[in-house]
Amino acid sequence: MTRREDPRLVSGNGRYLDDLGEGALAVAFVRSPHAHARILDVDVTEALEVEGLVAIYTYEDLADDPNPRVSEPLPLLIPHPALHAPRVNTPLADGIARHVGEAVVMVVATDRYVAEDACERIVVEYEVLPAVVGIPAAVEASHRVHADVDDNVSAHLVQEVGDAPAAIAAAPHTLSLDLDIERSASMPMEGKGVYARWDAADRSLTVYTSTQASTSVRFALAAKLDLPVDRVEVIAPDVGGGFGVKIVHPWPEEVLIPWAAIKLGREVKWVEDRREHFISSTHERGQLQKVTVGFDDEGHVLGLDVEFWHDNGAYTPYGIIVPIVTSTQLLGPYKPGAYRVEFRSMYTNTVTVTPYRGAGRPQGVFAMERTMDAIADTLGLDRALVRERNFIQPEDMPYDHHLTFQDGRPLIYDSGDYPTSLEKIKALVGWDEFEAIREAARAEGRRVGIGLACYVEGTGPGPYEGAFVRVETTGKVVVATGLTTQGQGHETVFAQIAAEELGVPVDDVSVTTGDTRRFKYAVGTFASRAAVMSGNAVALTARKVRAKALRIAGEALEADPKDLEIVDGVVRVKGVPGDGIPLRTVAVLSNPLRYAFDEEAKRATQFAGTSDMSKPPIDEDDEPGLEATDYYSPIRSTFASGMHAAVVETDPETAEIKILRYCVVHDCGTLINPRIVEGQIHGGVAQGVGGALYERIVYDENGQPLNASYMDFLIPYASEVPTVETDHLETPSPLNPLGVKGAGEAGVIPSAALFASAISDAEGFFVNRMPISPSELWALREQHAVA
Ligand code: MCN
Repeated sequence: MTRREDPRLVSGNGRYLDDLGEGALAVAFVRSPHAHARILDVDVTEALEVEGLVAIYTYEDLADDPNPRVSEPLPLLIPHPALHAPRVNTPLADGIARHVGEAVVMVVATDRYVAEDACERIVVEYEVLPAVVGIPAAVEASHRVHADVDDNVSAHLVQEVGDAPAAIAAAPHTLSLDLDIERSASMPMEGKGVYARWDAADRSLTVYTSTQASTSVRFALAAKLDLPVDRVEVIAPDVGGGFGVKIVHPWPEEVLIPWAAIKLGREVKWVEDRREHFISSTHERGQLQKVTVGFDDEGHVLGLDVEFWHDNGAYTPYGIIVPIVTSTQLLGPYKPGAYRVEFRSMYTNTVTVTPYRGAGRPQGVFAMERTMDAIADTLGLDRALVRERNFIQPEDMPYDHHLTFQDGRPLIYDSGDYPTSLEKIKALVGWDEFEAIREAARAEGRRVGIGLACYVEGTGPGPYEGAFVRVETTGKVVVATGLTTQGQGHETVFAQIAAEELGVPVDDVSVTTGDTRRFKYAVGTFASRAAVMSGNAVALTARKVRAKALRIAGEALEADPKDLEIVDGVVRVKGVPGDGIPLRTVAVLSNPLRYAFDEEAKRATQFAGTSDMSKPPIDEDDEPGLEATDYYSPIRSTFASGMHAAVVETDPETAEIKILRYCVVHDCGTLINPRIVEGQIHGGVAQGVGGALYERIVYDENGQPLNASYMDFLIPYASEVPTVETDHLETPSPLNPLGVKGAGEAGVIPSAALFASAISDAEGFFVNRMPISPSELWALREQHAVA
């Protein structure tokens, strides 16, 4: 089934944040131009003269608010015992700015031009403090990001299974790798934005925000602004991409805009511009890793010891989820023997780091897959063979790593068939035939190489997700979930699931997402969880509605519900087309008031032999309406997996890197909509290509961002994104009713490792860093003296 939302979205009929709130007051921010500075004075005298200015707010104005929570730090969303020094920013900087771009002053005006003009006239006096930029500077700790965190370490965690150092010491072979993955950012087409309306008479707040978690924003705002939850509604309109950067809730602006709307009694709106997105929305990736591995003559890993340093930027609103995902998902499809991982999460005077599609997994896969290649190189073995020898086997499932997963539950893979995936990817890319191709190309003076990278991805974490399903008295079905959608095709998939469970045409089902007026309790869209969490919630809820429909229709038809089925929206005795009651009539029957004046329903029931009008058409314990709400809560995450292979050619003279082939084998359990899954993989691969070959966030040693615009930050265009050849494997998850596993992040996870593998193969030396540009490849060639 094609995506039903696309005609609307691609024909300019989407309604994004900036399409709303025409005439609302506009907000612009004065943001810190320094990476680390004390704010000594804010002089607004000149700005006050700007015509159209409405208000100027500094941290002191927040502090003067009778509600003390407004000026307090934003919430720490995911605490963890290892996060011993969490620090979260206040909505406007509280005396010290800790990265370029941190909001210092908020200006509200009649329009954005006026607001920007006023910002230019505000003079902030700063005392510039030494900045900590990059992991080595943070580790050296000559300067501190937070005065009370001496070593710049926000978190330190060690996880161990067995005695890895001893296993490595006793192993016939050992090797060590130093790996480097640079900081990047997800860059959704639509930046962030918030539009708030305050109804003074009703004392209620309505907030539109380009978020991945509208229900969470609702609860957070109620707490922060001291409002009863039932007086706050939060709506995610169409969202032009999130990729993780819109999960954190609330962002500073998500508090400030509603706060100003309440204070001013006016509609207020802020739409992030691209430079703001670069310097104040969150980033990810940045890690330095040291891997030591011990292995036998056949390439079996006997012990693996990984130490890494994660750059968490200036604050930790989202805890340390990114490095924990790295440390717990690094092992991929392999049995590592003994395993020890230790990380330190480091404060730096740069933009805060929170999950970006893949969320720590691309770094973990980089460490593990580079290690697999290095073992193969050392032993002169085929890279695929070394992987195969270390695989967890299908018969080992469920496989317990005896580690604690990021959500505090045991790290247990539920299902998967890695050997078959490997067979499929090798066949798809022509792995076994490649040596001849490489050598023939070499003979012509061309450098071509093939790479392989495998991953396992924990998807669909809890704690819960719910759905509401109602059959209207028109026979149409409405589905609502609290989950938000940023382009993943949820409108299509949830309609498919409900239609299949209820036995109605899919076109009769409409879906709403991300609107707290329609659904109150939800968690959000991240961690590839919509199919697993909301998909199953929709299925379970639709099953409840179906059971109720069969019960009511059973009474009307004087039949046992077990003997009934629903086909094309009609409840009928199994295998007996013709006689039956349309679902719309069952919906009428479920509501006594509605039944009384619905002649068609009466005829249908008289026809079915129950003409006793005094008889209530619903059971005593039934609630009126053919509708239900239900929730799905998993025991633990389900593990999707996949393998990517690519063929690249590197230019001997220019070091340009061309992608000749890109193949994917992916296993996300039962496929609900293969076309959507493939689209998700293609999108992920495009981002992965960006992350491996083009995209990086660059700061100078003073913490000044050097490429905070699309003039300098390269994202791949369609011309750089290869055609993706995809094959699927379906090992259904035994953990959930639909047997599904997540798919939304998969495409991006192995790319960095994959290109490092393929470029290494083409060049004949080991690539240990990502991203890699032609000039960096050139430098590596010189270093390895093969240019
Ligand atoms: N699906 C399916 N069958 C499966 C698994 C998934 O048909 N076995 C479908 C799902 O129903 C859904 C899509 O594939 O329509 C992705 O499913 P899922 O893996 O559940 O991921 P989510 O829907 O939870 O989306 C989140 C995920 C993440 S974490 C990021 S980041 C990301 C991504 O999705 N951000 C995106 N894909 C994105 N795509 C777009 N266009 N924009 C973003 O911001």
